[in-house]
Amino acid sequence: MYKEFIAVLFLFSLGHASAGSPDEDTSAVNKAQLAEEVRIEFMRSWNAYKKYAWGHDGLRPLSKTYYDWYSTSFLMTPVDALDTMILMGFKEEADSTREYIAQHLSFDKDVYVKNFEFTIRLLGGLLSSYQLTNDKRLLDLARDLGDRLLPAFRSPTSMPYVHVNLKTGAVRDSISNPAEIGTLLIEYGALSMLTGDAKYYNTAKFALLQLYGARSKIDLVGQNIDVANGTWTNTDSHISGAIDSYYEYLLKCRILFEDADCGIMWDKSLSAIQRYLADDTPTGRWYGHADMNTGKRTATVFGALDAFFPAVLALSGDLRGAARLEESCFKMWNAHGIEPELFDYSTMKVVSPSYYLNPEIIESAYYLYQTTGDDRFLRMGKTFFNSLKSYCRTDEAFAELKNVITKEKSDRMESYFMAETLKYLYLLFAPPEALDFNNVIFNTEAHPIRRTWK
Ligand code: DMJ
Repeated sequence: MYKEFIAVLFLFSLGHASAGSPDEDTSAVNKAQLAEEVRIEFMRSWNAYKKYAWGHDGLRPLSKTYYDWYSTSFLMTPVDALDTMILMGFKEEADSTREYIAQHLSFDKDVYVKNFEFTIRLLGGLLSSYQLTNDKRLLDLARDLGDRLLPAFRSPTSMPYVHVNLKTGAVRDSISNPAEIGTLLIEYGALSMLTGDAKYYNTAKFALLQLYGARSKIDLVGQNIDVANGTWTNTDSHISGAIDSYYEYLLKCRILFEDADCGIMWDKSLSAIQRYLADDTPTGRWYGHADMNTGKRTATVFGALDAFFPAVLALSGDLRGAARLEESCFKMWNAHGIEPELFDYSTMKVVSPSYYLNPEIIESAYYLYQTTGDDRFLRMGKTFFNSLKSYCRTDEAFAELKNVITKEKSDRMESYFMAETLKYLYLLFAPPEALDFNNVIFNTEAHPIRRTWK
């Protein structure tokens, strides 16, 4: 209802003034055909994973082998990809993958893992697939993982250490960042709601409050903080990687859990972001870097990860701001036919040339299409899909790019490509029945969580 209401406001305030850029694919968008093409690309990539990397964390698409994050596999790709498979209607494949996960995934391993990555990919993936299938074994796995990750929060500040040993509960690495500390509450919160045990919610929420409490006088956070003593070790403030999804979760937890504290923290943070980080330039509206204490601009750099922000703005009701920023992101994409990791928006030059098959710009097009109904975002999506096929597609899957200018590929396909990039592309083109946008909150890894506990 909330999301529908803001769509009306958008159409009223913006009209359909968004002209196509020369790089845009302006040919008619056949949604059904594109949704089917995305499904086919998903299954092609999944089959490559099964053929060359089965049972491992991820596929190396060029050498046709696999990689694991640690000394043992945690089935990163199957767990991340499972809900996409379900949403795309690959029932048999989803059933057998779920069976494999239930029988083979074990967290009882003497391994230090990243709390953040295990939370967003594995905990989030298990919880959303549990909600979609009612397979209690997935919830049991999620609870077991949650219990093994909780020791990470035993720091002097209650903000989590970066790594935790799943068997012993030992922790290491105290220099963390807002994204890794503040992007946990959807998953831990949902785990509490689904198990009836409040400890997960309370632990992640307290860490979030501690992080927010460490903000500067002008309500900005920096890039790195020492969880052992709460000292900022890097005061660079931005909405890019290492901070990004902290902001995303403040808004989403307000909506998902009706958490008023998160609402207050989001409102305050958004004002500071708009005041100190937003940058209106001749090349468009961007969000740059500033010092967290003085608010002084330090860099005019934006990148692929920053492109999550139009989605968050759209969800907050600021459709005009969201659409403006997505137009800027689209310029970044079109500068070389596919987006770089980092880009200087004052010179329109690439700062860091890789493309890691990231989803954020597609995620934002999906939110904007859902909230505004404007075909402009469908056409953008078609452009993104065309670029992926032109530059990242391999004979059997997709590969990251070392360099968006030369289009040289690199030998990795991250699990989020199947969890997020292809899911958001599919949902952008799919009929509304594929997923009720108004009744889910996606975690930052695109795992949809529903308030089934209400
Ligand atoms: C994903 O793991 C998540 O979206 C995270 O929040 C940021 N990075 C990747 C995708 O780019």
